[in-house]
Amino acid sequence: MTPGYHNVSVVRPLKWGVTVGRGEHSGYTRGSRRLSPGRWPLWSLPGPVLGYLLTVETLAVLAIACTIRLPVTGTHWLWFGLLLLGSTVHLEAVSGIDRIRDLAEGSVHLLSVWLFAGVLLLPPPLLCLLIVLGYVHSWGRVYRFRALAHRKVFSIATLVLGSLAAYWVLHEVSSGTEPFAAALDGPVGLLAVIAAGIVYWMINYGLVVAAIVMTNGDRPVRASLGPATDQLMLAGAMGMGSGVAVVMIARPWWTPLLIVTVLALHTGLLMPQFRDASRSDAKTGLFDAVFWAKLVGDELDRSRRLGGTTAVLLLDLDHFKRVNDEYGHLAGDMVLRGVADALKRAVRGHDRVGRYGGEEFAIVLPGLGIEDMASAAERVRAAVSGLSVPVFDLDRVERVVSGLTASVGAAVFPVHGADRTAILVAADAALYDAKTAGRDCTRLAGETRLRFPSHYPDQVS
Ligand code: GH3
Ligand code: MG
Ligand code: MG
Repeated sequence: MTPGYHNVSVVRPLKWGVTVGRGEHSGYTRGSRRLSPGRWPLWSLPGPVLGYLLTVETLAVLAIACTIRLPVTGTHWLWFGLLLLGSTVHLEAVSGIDRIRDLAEGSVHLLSVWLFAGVLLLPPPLLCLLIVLGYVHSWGRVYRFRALAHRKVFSIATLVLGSLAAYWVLHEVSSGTEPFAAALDGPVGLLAVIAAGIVYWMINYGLVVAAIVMTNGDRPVRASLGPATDQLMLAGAMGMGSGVAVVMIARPWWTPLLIVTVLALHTGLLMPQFRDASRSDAKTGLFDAVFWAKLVGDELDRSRRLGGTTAVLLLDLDHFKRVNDEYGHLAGDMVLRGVADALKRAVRGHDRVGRYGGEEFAIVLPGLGIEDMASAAERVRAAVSGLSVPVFDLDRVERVVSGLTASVGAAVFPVHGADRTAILVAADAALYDAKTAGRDCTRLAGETRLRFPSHYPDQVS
């Protein structure tokens, strides 16, 4: 392993708590190790983080203790059972999906459908029980109990605090008339539910973001906020939860319809993400090599049918190993991402950029012949050499990587080959030529020189 991989916090910046347990590279613990309290990764957290976690958890326990004696009726138990059924079926149905995505937080956002309905229907003791059971279920089904326990306990604490605060808001506005989903109507009711939703969200999100920021001190706060779409998903889940609560009071027998609706929406939301994820390279966001090759095949078929041309560029960064050696592999990865973005900017919207291998990129440019392709190849090469990418080096100091160069091999269908394999082989051979010609240049298949770098004047044709 290279030194660059030691700072796990940069690899997985948003997985708080994962980053600080010494030796806990993946965030998972195994077997009996985690059962022994003395060896809990929790104790290896830095003092301030540990103090923060324990404070939030103590507050949650106090909040539960203050509300545990509030009365619970038979109807409450019925609603509790229905909400638990909803969250259980929901999680069972999507646990496989979420495990694959390794984004189980997503499922927890959607569990908020049932939890927020609980805020509108249940007294605090049952609300807390619903949160704990839902979370333990998700921990078991999605993570198979392998995620760090202290993270899960902290998440439960934030949800308990958020839910009880939202409950308190509704309780105050309705002057204690329950269930809130029936008592709160009209514009005031609407505003009360929105206010409760905001309180639920702010407490939850704020407490978790603070934990991420504390454990990733070297990262900009913005990076700890997570994707905005997650927050949108949570807002949608709370809106849906309000609907669930009203339906459960007015038409309890319609509840299964809502379970099906939530499941269908969840799956519908995830499928496009899956499709994109299966096509793209995680490190750069470009098309992966397999899908890119399929796109090339499609373009060649179209060109064949219409009698047109299609150009293919293969690009290999020059001496990229030196970047890794000097700045570390994580910085190297950031540079790859920067190059990927620059390549996308350098070509037209319908040109397809893929990551062919480690630091090799591939671009298919439909409709381009030899002349146009030469300028496109040059634009692409220049985009790399003009690039400056901010990175963190091995000492976590911010540096700027510039002066990168790339060698480009180009081939045009049908001039240099009659099918995909022939075109790719021709472009690869041209790339090899560009490397042997001194790098930082573009070569066309068939030995045609397009450009040589100014520092190799003897090779300019
Ligand atoms: P040249 O192509 O000019 O001959 O030299 P090079 O140093 O780029 O050599 P080569 O293409 O043979 O090696 C590619 C190097 O790119 C090896 C490895 O250090 C680096 N590399 C490959 N994949 C990755 C990656 O995903 N991340 C990082 N950081 N580095 C990678
Ligand atoms: Mg290289
Ligand atoms: Mg290479």
